[in-house]
Amino acid sequence: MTRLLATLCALFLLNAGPSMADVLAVPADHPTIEAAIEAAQDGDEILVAPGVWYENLFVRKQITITGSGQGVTIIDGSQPAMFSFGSCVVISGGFSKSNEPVRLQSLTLRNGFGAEIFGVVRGGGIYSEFAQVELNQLTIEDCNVLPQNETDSMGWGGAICNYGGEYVINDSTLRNNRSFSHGGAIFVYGSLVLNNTLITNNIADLEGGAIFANSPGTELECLGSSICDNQSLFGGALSLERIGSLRLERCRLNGNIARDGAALHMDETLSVITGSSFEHNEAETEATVIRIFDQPGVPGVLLMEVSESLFCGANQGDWREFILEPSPNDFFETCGIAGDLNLDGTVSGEDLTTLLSQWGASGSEASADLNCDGVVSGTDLSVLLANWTSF
Ligand SMILES: [Ca+2]
Ligand SMILES: [Ca+2]
Repeated sequence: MTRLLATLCALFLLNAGPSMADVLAVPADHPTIEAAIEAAQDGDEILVAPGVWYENLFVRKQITITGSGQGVTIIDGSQPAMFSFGSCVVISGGFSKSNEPVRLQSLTLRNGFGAEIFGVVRGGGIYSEFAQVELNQLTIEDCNVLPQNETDSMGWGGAICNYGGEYVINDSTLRNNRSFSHGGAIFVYGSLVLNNTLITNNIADLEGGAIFANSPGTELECLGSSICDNQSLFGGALSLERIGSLRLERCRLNGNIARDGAALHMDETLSVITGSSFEHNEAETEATVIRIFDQPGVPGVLLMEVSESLFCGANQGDWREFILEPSPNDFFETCGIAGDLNLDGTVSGEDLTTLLSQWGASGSEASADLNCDGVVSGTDLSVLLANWTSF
């Protein structure tokens, strides 16, 4: 009898253990993603079939939502049941005791327009509060954060608003998103790591064409990623205020446009920039590619460590006097011809060889991604051939 009880207890404990993660299929098991989320428990995974899902999801559990591929499974946030709930996905942390992040992967989110809370419209694609979030092979595109009421004063994050949480974004693309004030792609009040991710063609009407961040606890890391062709008034790529630290490692900040701080607009933030390039960024005034401004009340001590990096285009301005250069960097007032990959002043056979050797490559391995669309392909070859130097 005792043995039987012990066995029953053991079985019960096994069943109640955390290893009981379920897989819920949409639409096979549940007709909508929302219905699957209702049925899910912490640790479960929801698998979503190909197609366009017109849903606005509210996640308060530690779950994983996996689609059938970027551009194959699409969550379109344009038709919310409640107008002010116009993000494709809202994630609220604090409901789960799990230390694992909420994961969204192999999906596209599009056409969201943000959640309106206290006069701030937040996160066209994803708005999250106090949550750990991991995005893998996710595309967020064509989200547009606009005022929803005449009293709305700010827009935070065309694609993503991370309020008080931690994000890791891997192998993803954020493109063609817009915010009417801050963070064309991402607003960060928390921390953010980008890995092998492309942020392109986003617009913030005021600050941070790609990313705006402003919390003292923010640690912002860009690893092997490209931030290209974004636009704002201040900080065409990044606008950073009073954050903890910035690290750019093997990152490309190319073709971004702003009135001031074409690539970077920031105060005295501890920064490390290594193996990165700043090319073809355009400041619309005489101002600089990198604008470092005085933060009132902060001692004028800047620690920006720059190594193995390339800077060209626009006025390099006065920011170089603030940096430490522990190993050689290249600074050019003008950028070379697009396609001159080895920087020898001509576009020729060696450059072509380099491009062909990178065919199909993405991320930091793709210096020949001339149009910065995230992959080395025929379009880049056309750019190179159009600029071929005749002798
Ligand atoms: Ca060359
Ligand atoms: Ca390309």
